[in-house]
Amino acid sequence: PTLRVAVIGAGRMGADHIQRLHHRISGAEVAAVVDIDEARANAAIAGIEGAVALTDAQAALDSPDVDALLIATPGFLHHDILLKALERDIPILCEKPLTPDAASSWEIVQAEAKLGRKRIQVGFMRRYDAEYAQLRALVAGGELGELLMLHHQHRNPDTPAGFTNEMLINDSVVHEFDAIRFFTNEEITSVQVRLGKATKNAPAGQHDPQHVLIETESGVLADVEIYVNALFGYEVATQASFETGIVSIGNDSGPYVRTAGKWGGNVTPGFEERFGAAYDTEIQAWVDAAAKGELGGPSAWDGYATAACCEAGVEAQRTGQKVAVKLNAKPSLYS
Ligand code: ISE
Repeated sequence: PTLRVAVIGAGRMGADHIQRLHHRISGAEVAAVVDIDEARANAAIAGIEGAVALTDAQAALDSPDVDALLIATPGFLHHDILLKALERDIPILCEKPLTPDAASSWEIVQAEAKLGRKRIQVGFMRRYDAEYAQLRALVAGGELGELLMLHHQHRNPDTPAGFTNEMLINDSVVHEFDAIRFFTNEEITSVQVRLGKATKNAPAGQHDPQHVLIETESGVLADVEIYVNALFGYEVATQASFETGIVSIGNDSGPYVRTAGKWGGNVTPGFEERFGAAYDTEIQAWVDAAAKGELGGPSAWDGYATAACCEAGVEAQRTGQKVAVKLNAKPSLYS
């Protein structure tokens, strides 16, 4: 049977997922698109036979023609929709962040734990990037000895209107918080943020770039250069230092062209291109798991743990201090 998905939010990410579900994912179809902007909802279903455009998430939740929910609204709208969708007990793919703060994410964890089965997968798509999976396997396999340090570069060409200084942590570095937890299979214990020399190309209110320093339970040190007005393109890369080797992922890929006395290639313009294959794998894995009634992938616990890291990160940004990350006890559903 085909999984009939309602996509909530037809903005940049929602629109991309709608095309993905319609053209590339097997075993699923777009049944409904919800957006408060009716014209945008209508535009998003153009050419998708059988899909309906709605302006209220409740209508999708009430519809007998909807089997699953893909939530791609801004993060502050996730909490209420998630609680209602858990009540309906249907598979949910929720874009990151799960919710904007640890307390509201914890409410989601508790609601799902009470339900007693995993219904939420969080959209940390990097886990589905082939090189991310390979680096995690290298850490787990131990062939290069222990992992000691992680160096992350996270660069965006520019930011959308309304992107605040806190969003450098909450919307951007949230991915590194999850990636570090994914690579190490450990929780993060502290976050520090250093604000140095800033570019003049950032909008007012944003200090860009920022240097984020992170520690994990076993003492792995990680740093992130988050630089969101870097102009040149979209780049996400990591270098990992092990006891007997160095591993780099996310570096430029070909084709490399040499012509007219120069060599070079292309930089991906945005996350849709950089992580397109990862998004496809992510959504296909979610659809396949939903068909079997058992969700895997990044969980509500991962959403909660990263929300706690973000909270610490925003405090660290404000105070300049190293801020400890404190987590509630992990419910058995997630162990
Ligand atoms: C955006 O929301 C994303 O999730 C992208 O992956 C990230 O690179 C960007 O900084 C965020 O704003």
